[in-house]
Amino acid sequence: SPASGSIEVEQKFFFEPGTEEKLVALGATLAGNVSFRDQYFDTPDCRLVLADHWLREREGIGWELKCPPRPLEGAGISSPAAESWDPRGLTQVPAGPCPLQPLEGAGRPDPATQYQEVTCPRDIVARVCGLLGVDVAVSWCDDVARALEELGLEEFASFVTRRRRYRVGDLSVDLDEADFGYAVGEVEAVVRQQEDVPEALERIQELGRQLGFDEKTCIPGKMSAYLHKFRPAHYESLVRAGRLRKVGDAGATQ
Ligand code: V4E
Repeated sequence: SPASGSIEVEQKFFFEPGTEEKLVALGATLAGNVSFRDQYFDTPDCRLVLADHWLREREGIGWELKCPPRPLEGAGISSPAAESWDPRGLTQVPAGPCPLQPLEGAGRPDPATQYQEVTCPRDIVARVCGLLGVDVAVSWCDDVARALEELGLEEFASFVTRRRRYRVGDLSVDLDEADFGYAVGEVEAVVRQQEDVPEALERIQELGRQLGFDEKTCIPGKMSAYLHKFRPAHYESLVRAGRLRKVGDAGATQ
């Protein structure tokens, strides 16, 4: 797992039976063959996800928050749900604008995505509290499970992934098969700072060309496929808000 706060640059693709052979021919080595359950949590009105924050507990790893590397200044809109949300009697500070990124999946989607992965429990609670407008001066500031309870967060997705991971130089390639019948590959680089992102993108695209996939195609992730299948209303509202890639829309190019 990458260091807390590092930036993941990733590109999804559909893989074929021949993909593993191509990888091996390129000198890739199998670095893992694992199975894990992910459970995702949000407020009932999806305030984390609407702000592009993905809070999960991954079996065998622990708590992880995937969020934009840095909130975009001036791009925020205030959350319409802010007033109706009741954080069970906690002190609320003014909610402030949601740090929304440009809408993914709307207009010109970017096939490669960047997320910061926060794993330090204290940082996770601080970011979630900040987003929900709750004072972080609370006794449970480093206890994510307790914070979930206090903040009224609920599980909205839970699935198992079987993952074969290959290493090619300092890139990793994950071939994922989810237990609800969806398979998706991902080429990923982990970088320490924003300045390193363009070079990582180039290396990802180069490997993409070698594996024979179109790096301009936007592929829905497991979450899109999961919600599309099990929570269609939830899925529709998140697609409309630009937080999820449309399933069945994978042919769209920039
Ligand atoms: C960031 C995000 C979600 C959280 C899960 O991220 P993802 O990379 O899809 O899953 P996974 O299990 O491969 O994570 P890893 O093991 O690499 O950390 S769910 C939706 N998003 C936003 C998002 C999106 N809408 N579309 C695409 C293509 N990527 C991310």
